[in-house]
Amino acid sequence: MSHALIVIDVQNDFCPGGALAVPNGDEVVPRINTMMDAFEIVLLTQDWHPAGHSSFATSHSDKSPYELVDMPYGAQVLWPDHCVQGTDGAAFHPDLRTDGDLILRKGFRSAIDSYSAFFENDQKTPTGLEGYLRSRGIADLTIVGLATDFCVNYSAVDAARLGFKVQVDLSACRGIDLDGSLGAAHEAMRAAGVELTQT
Ligand code: VGL
Ligand code: ZN
Repeated sequence: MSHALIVIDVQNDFCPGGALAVPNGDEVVPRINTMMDAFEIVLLTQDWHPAGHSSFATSHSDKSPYELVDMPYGAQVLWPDHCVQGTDGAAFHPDLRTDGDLILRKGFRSAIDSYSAFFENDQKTPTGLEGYLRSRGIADLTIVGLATDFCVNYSAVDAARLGFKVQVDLSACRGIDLDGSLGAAHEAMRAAGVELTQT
């Protein structure tokens, strides 16, 4: 069985100067580039929203970024417009190696957000990643990238729930930390059986 590296959303909008900048988000780039050499299979995800996406505060009247709204699938944080398909903000950080096996785009349906690389935020609609990993004989995953408390967390918890052996290397992740979301994410990942490491 193989071990894959999954690199979550290392895109310009999540790096300093971007629309939804994660503090020090760009620091993960050199570290991830080096890590890639140690894995037979490397996958990258790309947050990839249409303009006017329902997770954008600008798509709701009288709402500001970081407020919560009720969506048909549950509570959703509203974000500044970010990672709009085809824009420079949606592009990978220019120094990130992108010579991996697969680039998976997510969040491309207007009505539903997708933090996890496995399921959209209704926690039901699959992205197809599970089937890809299983058909390639991958049982072990190391997950890194941005943001620790949102897309890394949701991806890691879903992967563990699906039965993969999951490690998150926190030294190659950076978080947003909205109202304690970073500590809550560490707790959720640990509770799901994700191994958290600092290398
Ligand atoms: C993310 C918020 C909105 C992430 C994506 O990559 O963690 N966070 N869209
Ligand atoms: Zn997004």
